[in-house]
Amino acid sequence: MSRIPFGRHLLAANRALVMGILNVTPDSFSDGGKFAALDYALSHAEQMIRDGADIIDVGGESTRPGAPLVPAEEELRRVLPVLYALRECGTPVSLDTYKPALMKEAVLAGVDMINDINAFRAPGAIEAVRDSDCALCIMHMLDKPATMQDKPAYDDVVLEVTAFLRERIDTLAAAGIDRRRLWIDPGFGFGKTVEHNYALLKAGRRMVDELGVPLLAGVSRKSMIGAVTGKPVEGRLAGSIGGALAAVANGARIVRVHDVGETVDALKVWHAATGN
Ligand code: 8Y7
Repeated sequence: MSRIPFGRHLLAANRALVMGILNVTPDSFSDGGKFAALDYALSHAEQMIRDGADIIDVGGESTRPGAPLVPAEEELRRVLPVLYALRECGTPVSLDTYKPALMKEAVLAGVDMINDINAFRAPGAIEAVRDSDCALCIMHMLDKPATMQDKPAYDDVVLEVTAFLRERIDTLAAAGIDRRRLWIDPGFGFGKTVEHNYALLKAGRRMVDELGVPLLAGVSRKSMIGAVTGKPVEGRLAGSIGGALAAVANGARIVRVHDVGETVDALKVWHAATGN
């Protein structure tokens, strides 16, 4: 069976893969402190692995519009113990960060992917990952998290996002990074209206064909799901599964989700029924 290189691991190439979201933001642990946050994060990771996650995506800073920015030292204190604890868990681990200092430490900790919502545009980001073999997710974001949802506008969202991703692929390749390490992501919700998000979801296959890089998609619980279902964030499970299946039908190889077990089941039925 053919396999996709992914850091220290090889991933199945005959089906879509599920990336489980692991938030390590101790906002709700002000009483229990950092050990409670670590404990909770690790049991959540274990649960997602039991549920069939192919990858765990660890994040120490919320990217919601208006969420507080976290200094690198604090983000490092949150995520590094988790990365080391998951190092030999057998499941590939990704780190969601745009900070080069975090990228360097994560590479030393043996992380399998750096998932950068800023597409390695920070000074020093490319250098931080160049001499490793971890996978790299290049995501499109218009502007920055604090202001990205203030009237996002494009002449042609698919053309513009594709052009952005092409420029980032070429820049990383010119810096000596093997293209086989790269993943693209249109960045659902990152400076996009509902219409922009669905135009990008429909265009997934076209972007993969044009750029020759596999696609990662994250729609789980996002406002684009709420916009069509009318449901608040805690009621978006079924809508999110619909979105994940649509992303896979449109060419995504990895779906980034909160609800791992449910998405794994949906994709099993999807693959059984479509033979894809
Ligand atoms: C995405 C992401 C978030 C996404 C990639 C949320 C960190 C917002 N969304 N990374 N991160 N793609 N690659 O709702 O869509 O999960 S944070």
